[in-house]
Amino acid sequence: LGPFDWADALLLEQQLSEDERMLRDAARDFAQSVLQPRVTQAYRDEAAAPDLFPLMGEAGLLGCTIPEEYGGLGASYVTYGLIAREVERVDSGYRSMMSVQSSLVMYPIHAYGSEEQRRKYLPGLVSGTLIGCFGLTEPDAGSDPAGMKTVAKRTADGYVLNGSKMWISNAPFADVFVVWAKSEAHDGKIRGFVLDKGTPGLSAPKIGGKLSLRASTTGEIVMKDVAVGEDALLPGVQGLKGPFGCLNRARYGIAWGTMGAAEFCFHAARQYGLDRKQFGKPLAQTQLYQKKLADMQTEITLGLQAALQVGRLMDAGHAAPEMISLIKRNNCGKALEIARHSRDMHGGNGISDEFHIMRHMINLETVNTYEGTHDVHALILGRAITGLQAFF
Ligand code: TGC
Ligand code: FAD
Repeated sequence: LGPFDWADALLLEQQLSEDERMLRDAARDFAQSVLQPRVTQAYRDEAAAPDLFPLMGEAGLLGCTIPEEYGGLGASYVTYGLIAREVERVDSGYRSMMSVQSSLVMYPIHAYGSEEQRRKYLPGLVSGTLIGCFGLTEPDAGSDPAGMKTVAKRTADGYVLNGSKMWISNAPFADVFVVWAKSEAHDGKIRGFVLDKGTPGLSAPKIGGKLSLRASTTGEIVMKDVAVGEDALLPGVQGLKGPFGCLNRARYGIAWGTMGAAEFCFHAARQYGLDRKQFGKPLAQTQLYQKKLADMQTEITLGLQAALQVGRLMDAGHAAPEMISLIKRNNCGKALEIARHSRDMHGGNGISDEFHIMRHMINLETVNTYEGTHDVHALILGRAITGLQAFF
């Protein structure tokens, strides 16, 4: 039998290719040298950070799965997941900025867009000179996006859009808006539109007062008689499977990302327990502390293995949406639990932003809610298990 590595209990490292390790290491260097030093102040100030996009682009973090002809790396979904893990090790909000740009903006333009749309938007989105956002959720349609009220009406030379979107990451500084609307010209079916910043009637006010994900900027999208040409329509998809196709990719990335946040909290709790003495011995030498560390290690190890397996299946074209629901739900829930335990194990220091744990914990509340809540993914799995839908 071989040795045991507490930080890589089932030898994930050995299961990665050399290319995957190389791109992961580059993402880790970027995250630790550029993102980590700024995150505490950014979180305190709820600061907008559009300047990060070109830096992320330069580091190869944006749209890594997009083919090289549009500026991407043509990398695997496993690589995409490894990048998300490194970015979210620093902050879920930074991973959010990146995964919206990659999975929710570039993916639909690449998968459903015309060649003209791909050439117009993808190179700028990959390099980060363009920033994108994705508008599905509305004030009255969150878990049930089929209930959206945004409509697109046919005009002589295109469409006019009316409606509003709520809780949209990156919206206040976005250049490119992928929005989903019911199109009267297509029997009321949901269609995707790509809108450019500055189009009359389009605005994106910031949502203030967030106590979670403060390093990422969130806004509304308000559309009042926004007139666009036929070239704004994503021609390649109609119905909810359009936005859900994007969400599959983003949810998958979140399953990896949350494990990065959980690893940070686990490693910090271990070190804190080794350093801090109470009752004459290190906290890490108590049974309760060790049990919590063992639980963290177990859940992270299993969560990463599951994410890797789904990534390999995605790269082979065999992943099912329910697999993604399973890992998104499990890994978010487990990461949140790990962050809460780590916060407790840090005692009073656990509430200080200098230790980063409470920031991760509060961020993970959002991550457990967006891209399908913990319970909505249980219902998706419940439907697959029983054949009975329990949404309504
Ligand atoms: P349902 O009847 O199940 O399906 C309608 C149509 O969609 C297809 N479909 C999928 N296609 C591909 N992938 C998936 N995962 C799919 N799920 C469903 C389905 O086959 C069907 O197609 P067709 O051709 O037969 O019409 O739809 P429903 O209305 O009953 O939906 C129920 C439910 C709960 C599954 C769904 O509405 C849901 O997932 N709700 C959660 C909403 C959500 O995830 N919103 C996310 C908003 S974006 C966001 O949060 C970004 S945060 C980003 C960040 O900052 O990182
Ligand atoms: P609701 O759907 O109202 O749910 C409230 C509660 O009811 C939840 O606990 C839910 O699990 C439960 N519930 C709902 N339906 C059922 C049911 N049938 N049975 C049992 N329980 C149920 N959206 C975008 O489109 N783009 C973005 O970029 C984006 N970014 C976001 C960023 C942040 C910071 C946040 C907080 C949200 C973001 N969202 C975005 C929106 C996010 O996807 C929604 O908040 C999420 O889908 C939940 O919708 P809701 O908030 O309307 O909650």
